[in-house]
Amino acid sequence: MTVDRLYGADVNDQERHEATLGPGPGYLRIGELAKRTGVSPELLRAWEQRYQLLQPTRTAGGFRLYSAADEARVRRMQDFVSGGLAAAQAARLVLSGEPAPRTVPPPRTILDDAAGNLAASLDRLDEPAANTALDRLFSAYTVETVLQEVLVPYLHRLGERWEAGEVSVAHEHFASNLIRGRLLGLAQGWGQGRGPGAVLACVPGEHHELGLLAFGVALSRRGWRITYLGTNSPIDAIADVTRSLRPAVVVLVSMNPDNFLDHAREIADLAAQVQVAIAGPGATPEVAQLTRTRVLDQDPVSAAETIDRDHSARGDERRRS
Ligand code: B12
Repeated sequence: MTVDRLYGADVNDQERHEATLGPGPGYLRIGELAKRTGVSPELLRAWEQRYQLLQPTRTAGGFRLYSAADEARVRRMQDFVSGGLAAAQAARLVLSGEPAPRTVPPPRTILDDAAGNLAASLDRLDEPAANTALDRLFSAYTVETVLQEVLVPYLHRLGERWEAGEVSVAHEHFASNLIRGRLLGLAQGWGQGRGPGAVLACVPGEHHELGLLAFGVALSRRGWRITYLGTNSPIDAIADVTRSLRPAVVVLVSMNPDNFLDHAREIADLAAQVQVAIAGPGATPEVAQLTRTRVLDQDPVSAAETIDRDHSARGDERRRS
């Protein structure tokens, strides 16, 4: 295809003349590149200016002309971005010629659609549709992705909508119970195995357990054995279980710092026997200091990864010394 052929009827003669003097066949104007790749001219310009993704040649009159190599870079950039990479990271990979990292998440649009279906079904109190949406999500994505990208953000948003009066208490209870049931389904058998042990509990007065359940599911998938005590657990009961099971870690959750602080002394005593981590919105650095615990200030899936990594690192250290 010649450059002349690429110009539309609205291009003036000067441009046409300059283009024909350009670097020759195969070169595209930005509008044509946009049409071929489906990326808007504005975004192409942004990728060119911010990341030097495009390296056009210029006609004598200064018009940019793009080569087949530019087009190929745009297509790789599209693949990486739709695979979930940030634009800057995608551009770096494209320019370095490296292959896509294995961990590129699935295209966001599909995940977003599935998450939208789930939210709409829960809003309609439609249990079969909500479970079907979850079945689809779990068959298409890893459990970690569904927890991290769909369920935790959904619950967070649900709380905001409830607070703003956009959803009723009935909707909130329906949705959280359905999700709880699915998390417990994923939890089946999580006490088995020979991996390190974790005791998980919500402190007294605390009834929000979904983050803790998600964390337990993520940790068990890393080979850990989970002993789940659930909501509103007395600290002395947690201490009893800890003495008999000798877990590698105890994780305590609360939405509210006061629920920790009301039992600061007992938690500090427990932390003298075993590694205790605290999590949830109530787990502040001040609470950690007073209870001599460690704050897990990540989302449940990332926190499971951190606990597992730190445990392995400690094991490596022990073996070296
Ligand atoms: C579901 C829900 C309930 C359910 C809980 C059901 C269950 N079995 O767990 C029920 C109906 C019982 C409930 C009751 C109440 N709730 Co409520 N609830 C929620 C809701 C919608 C979701 C909670 C949840 O599971 N979130 C999922 C977690 C994973 O997300 P997250 O809270 O954003 O947490 C982040 C981090 O802290 C971290 N994280 C959280 N937990 C954990 C655990 C681990 C181990 C790790 C590593 C990380 C981690 O991960 C998240 C992402 O980074 C929230 C909204 C919200 N913002 O979350 C309100 C919310 C927590 N509830 C609230 C309130 C006010 C109440 C009630 C007082 C209402 C009432 N008047 O009765 C009671 C209190 C009950 C009690 N004593 O504990 C407020 C809390 C305000 C506050 N700061 O104290 C919230 C924030 C709603 C709001 N926007 O106002 N609730």
